[in-house]
Amino acid sequence: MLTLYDNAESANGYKVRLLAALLGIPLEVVWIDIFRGGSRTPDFLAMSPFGQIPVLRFPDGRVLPESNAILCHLAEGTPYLPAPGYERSRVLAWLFFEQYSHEPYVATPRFILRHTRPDHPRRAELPWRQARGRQALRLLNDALASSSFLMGESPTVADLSLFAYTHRADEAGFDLAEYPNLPPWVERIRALPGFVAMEPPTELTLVD
Ligand SMILES: N[C@@H](CCC(=O)N[C@@H](CS)C(=O)NCC(=O)O)C(=O)O
Repeated sequence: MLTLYDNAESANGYKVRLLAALLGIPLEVVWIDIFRGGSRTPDFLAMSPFGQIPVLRFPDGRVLPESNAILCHLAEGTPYLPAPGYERSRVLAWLFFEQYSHEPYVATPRFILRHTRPDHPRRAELPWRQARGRQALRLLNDALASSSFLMGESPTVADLSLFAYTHRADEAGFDLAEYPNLPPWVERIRALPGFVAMEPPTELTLVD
């Protein structure tokens, strides 16, 4: 069986669990305490020098880090990833957008708000990060003006990747009601057969 190294607070990990559930792929999940250095131990780094979750481990011991790479791997040959060519490249463009222009400005404010004390120096990052987050959400909102999903009328890994932190954007200080195309898109993803919700964390850890 495939093993996923993950943490319940991470929507990067959740996007992998979501795709696996939608495709009916069984996963053994190993929860890593990333807030206490669990992804930086010598053992973890020997497995994945990237030092972060999610990491997928195959039965033969090979590993694959990076949430969007894992999505592409699991989705190969399914409707969630178009065949090589222009359509696939457009999906990849959304995945790169997610990592470079969305995740640092939606996921990171969520991390700061949930895992630092109100007087933590990182709170100073919130205004500029959230300003860029609003830009990313506006772009996503505009892209969904004329189709049910990002690539048309069927969901792909582009939707799942961007759904992950967007559907929890309220925890990052955003109001999804300001982006009228986003709540119906979130609901369409929630309605997909096999959908699983993101698990609540067992505890919220504050970082120093
Ligand atoms: N680009 C990576 C980002 C992964 C990431 O940021 N992982 C965080 C949790 S969401 C993590 O493991 N943090 C612990 C650390 O950096 O020590 C991906 O998409 O998989």
